[in-house]
This record gives sequence, C-alpha cells and structure tokens, in this order.
Amino acid sequence: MTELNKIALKIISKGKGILAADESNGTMSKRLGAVGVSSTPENRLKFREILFSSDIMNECIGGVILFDETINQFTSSGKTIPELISSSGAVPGIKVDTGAKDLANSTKEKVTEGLDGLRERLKKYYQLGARFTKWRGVFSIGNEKPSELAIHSNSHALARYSALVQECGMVPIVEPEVLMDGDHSADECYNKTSEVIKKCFEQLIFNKIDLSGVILKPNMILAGSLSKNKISSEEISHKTIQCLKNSVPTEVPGIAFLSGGQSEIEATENLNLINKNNNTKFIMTYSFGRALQQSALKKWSKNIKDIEETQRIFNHRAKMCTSAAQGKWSSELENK
Ligand code: 5MM
Repeated sequence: MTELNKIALKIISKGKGILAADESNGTMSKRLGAVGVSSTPENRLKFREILFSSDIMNECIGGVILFDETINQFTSSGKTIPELISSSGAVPGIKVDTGAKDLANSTKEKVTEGLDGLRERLKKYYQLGARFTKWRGVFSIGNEKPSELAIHSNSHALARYSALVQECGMVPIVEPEVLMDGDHSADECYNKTSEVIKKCFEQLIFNKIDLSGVILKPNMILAGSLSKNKISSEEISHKTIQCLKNSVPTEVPGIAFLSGGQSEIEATENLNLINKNNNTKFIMTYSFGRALQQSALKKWSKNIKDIEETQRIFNHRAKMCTSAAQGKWSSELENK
C-alpha cells in the first residue's frame, strides 16, 4: 500500500466523507448574502470554525477541503485551522485551482486555471498541514456541449494538476463536474459524464498518475434541473453505478460525490441507494458542500452566537450522510 493510498483510504473509509468548505470568497459571499450575513473574513471563519469543531467530525468527517483564506486563519484559541481539523482525526485538504475561466474559441465553455506556480503553492500548503487537494473542472450539457475542446482542455489540466500534487506527497481529488443546470435527460447526463470521466482517466494514465492515490469527485447521474422527465432515486443509483463501473479504472480506491444543487435529503437518499446497490469495489461516499452546510448555515444566520444549535444541525446532517455512505440511511432515521 502506498502512502498516497493510505491517505486516500483514511479520508473515505468506514462511512467517512468529505466536508467541502472550499467556497471561494465570491461563492461564500453569495451563500452568506442569501441568509443576510455580511461576508467578512471574520464571519467566514466563525461559521467554518463552528463546523470544524463539531463533535461529529471525529465520527463522520474524514477530510475537509479548505480555501486559501481559511488554511491561513487561526481559531479563537490560537490553533491553525489545519491543526483544529487534524485534532478531530480528519485530514486537512485544500482547493488549489484558481477558478473556471472562459475557454478561448469555445461557445461560453469554461476551463479551470491554476497550473502556473502550482508546484510552489503546493509546497506551502503541505507545510501548512494539507495532505490532499482539490481541482474542479466544470462542464455544461446542451447545444453540442460539452465540446471535445472543453473536455480535452479540462482533463489535461486535471491530469497535470494530479501529477504535481502526487509529486508533493498529497492525494489529488479529481472533480469533473457535469452541471445539472438545463433540461437534458438523465441519459444525456449519463453519456456526457461517461465521456468526461473516461477522458480524464485517459489523461491521468498518460501523465503516469498513481491511481491508487486518487479520489474521484463526480456528479451523480440526474436529469437536468429543468427537465420534465425526472427519474427515481433507484434509477439514479443504477445509472450512476453503471457509469462509474464503465469509466473508472479499478485501481481507484474511492468516489466521493458532489451534491451539485440537490437538496440535502435528495443527495442523502441517492447516496444511500448508490451504496445499497453498489456492485463495484469502489468506496462510494460524499464530498458535499451545500448538502452538508445549508441547514446549519440557515440556522446560524438567525443568531450567529448560537454555536450549540448550529452544531446540532450540522452533526445531524453529517450523521445522515455517513449512514448513507454505508447504505444504512432511511427517512425514519432522518426524522428521529
Ligand atoms: C464548496 O464549493 C466548491 C466551489 O467553490 P467555488 O465555486 O467558489 O470555487 C465546489 O467545488 C464544491 O467543492 C463542489 O462543487 C461540491 O459542492 P456541492 O455544493 O456541489 O456539494
């Protein structure tokens, strides 16, 4: 077992999942603005510190993805944020891409940037305590999209990123997100997601990546958010498993899904069925942002001094997601 494989397994084994708290300041300002809290570095830290110091971290959260601002901040008692996360038994991680920018010669498609100077930034993050990283390529479906150009450009970047991350002794999370925006069918999502994931692994293999030290963070296979032909959770689980079985090399230890705009319950129920029906060797868990934080953020915004109630809500959500990562979730458990 390689060191990288050990780190990957520590993050995703035993029903543990990943808390994606790597919202850039722009996204975090939208999230905080939507609940009427001003987006200052202090407020962003306050909310995140409440989550990272929750009781449930030890039982459910194997890794936390941070944004550059947060990995450099200190807790109220003077610890660094990576120290706080490590003290709960979770692995600190860091988002290292610098965002999705317009892809030249495409029709409004995106390419994720951040390769320039990455080797040096990675060394700094390693010293700060990070042991895994994240890079997100984003694709939309519709009007000949995603184009071959967008798929090629983003998978090439994901592979070059992964090589640099492994060189620095960290596990890369490879996140090719096919967005659910649009009126496409679940089958279109299946076809496009398969094409994107296959291309990513083709590039990862070409770049000699140790696949046992990689975590894939994909979308689930869903009909577009505006589609009139939604499919059931049971169908979502079968299509998602099939897609991954056909496109992910077996050396990859695990898959940690993004929630992508699904509600907390939808994302949990779908993950649960994916695990119940999982006939692969991949660990299937979560790397949720919104589906772990939404309710806690809403509650916190009502009274930002009420740490206990915010943590109670976050603890419950994380527990539900971990039950789902073991195929043990039920709606009764949700409402207990
Ligand atoms: C937490 O949000 C991340 C994106 O932040 P920026 O868009 O500000 O860079 C995002 O990559 C996230 O990690 C994944 O999309 C998963 O989050 P969701 O909310 O889809 O589960």
